[in-house]
Amino acid sequence: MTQKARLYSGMQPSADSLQIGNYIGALLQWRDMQDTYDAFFSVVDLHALTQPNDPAELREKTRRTAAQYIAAGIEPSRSTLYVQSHVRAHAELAWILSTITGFGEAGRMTQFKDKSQRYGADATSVGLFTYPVLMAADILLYQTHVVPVGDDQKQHVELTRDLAERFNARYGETFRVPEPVIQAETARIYDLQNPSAKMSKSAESHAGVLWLLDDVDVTAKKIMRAVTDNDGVVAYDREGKPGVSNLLTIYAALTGRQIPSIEDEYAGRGYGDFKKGLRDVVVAEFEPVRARALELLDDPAELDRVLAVNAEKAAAVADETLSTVYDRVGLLRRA
Ligand code: ATP
Ligand code: LTN
Repeated sequence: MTQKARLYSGMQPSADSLQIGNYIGALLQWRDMQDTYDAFFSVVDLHALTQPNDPAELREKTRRTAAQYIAAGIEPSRSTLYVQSHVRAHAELAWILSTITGFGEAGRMTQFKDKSQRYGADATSVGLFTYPVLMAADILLYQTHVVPVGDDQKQHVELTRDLAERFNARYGETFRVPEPVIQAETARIYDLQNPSAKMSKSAESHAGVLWLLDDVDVTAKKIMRAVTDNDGVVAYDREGKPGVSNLLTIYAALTGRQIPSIEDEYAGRGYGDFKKGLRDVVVAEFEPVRARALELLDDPAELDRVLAVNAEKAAAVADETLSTVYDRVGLLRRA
């Protein structure tokens, strides 16, 4: 039997519901990849602490995020689906890696630069600064081959590779150097009200965000109200017609159809018809996922049990790597 290559990815529990970009850009690909890879998917709650959170709400968002992974088709009996903070090795390896990360190197991470500029130095935590180091720990603990992420995370995977190589050079071969798998542009979804901005869980306005767990009526209304343009032609042109192009991307991603075939179907029919078609596609896709997620959330004890079993599987792998690391750097073993 040949060993499957290992895959690692994760999402922050930063909202009660995931949005359609998380679904198309991450979950659908993860679901497809779980056959080919030995996949680990985490809900990265330690990372979420870099944003202000109400403690009870963070716990709830963590469960809800896990439930949506499962509802979207990540099978916890096949993939290792767990909560990051359940495996203590993440925080421990992050500390060790932080000792070989340059201050300037971490300061060059664009996500950190953007966020710290936006919020100001006093509102920027050291945790936000070391966020990519914790992400490197997530990936390296599992001797990961591939890391599927959006292109905003590419720089963090590059840092992960640098840290792995640096550690290996300094202390001997310890970590596998992972490869990023960058999400295709065809899987990138924009805000329905502001199609030049990526749709995001933490968007200020929710008017252009399609939530997986919203009532279908709300989702339908948001699609019917999506920003388009005045020429009435259903055609893909990312620069000239960002709104319509975004809707076409969603349509194609959920149906598996090619964009030209959708353009043909709606030729000469105007945006109203096209939006109704898309509404039906999205609602049909979301309905079972939402129902399954809510059903899972109805029995939190069972969900917690599944997460605990998976955390144990993850910890077995992570602890082995961490213990090698402790030896390599010269920490004295407890007798
Ligand atoms: P936040 O606003 O909290 O940063 P987000 O919704 O932007 O959240 P992330 O948690 O950063 O999403 O990303 C989780 C996964 O979802 C990543 O793999 C990311 O590439 C993917 N993703 C997020 N938003 C989109 C989008 N608009 N289109 C495609 N993929 C997306
Ligand atoms: N930073 C990522 C989430 C994340 C992740 C990871 C992704 C944390 N640890 C490890 C892949 C591998 C994000 O914001 N999307």
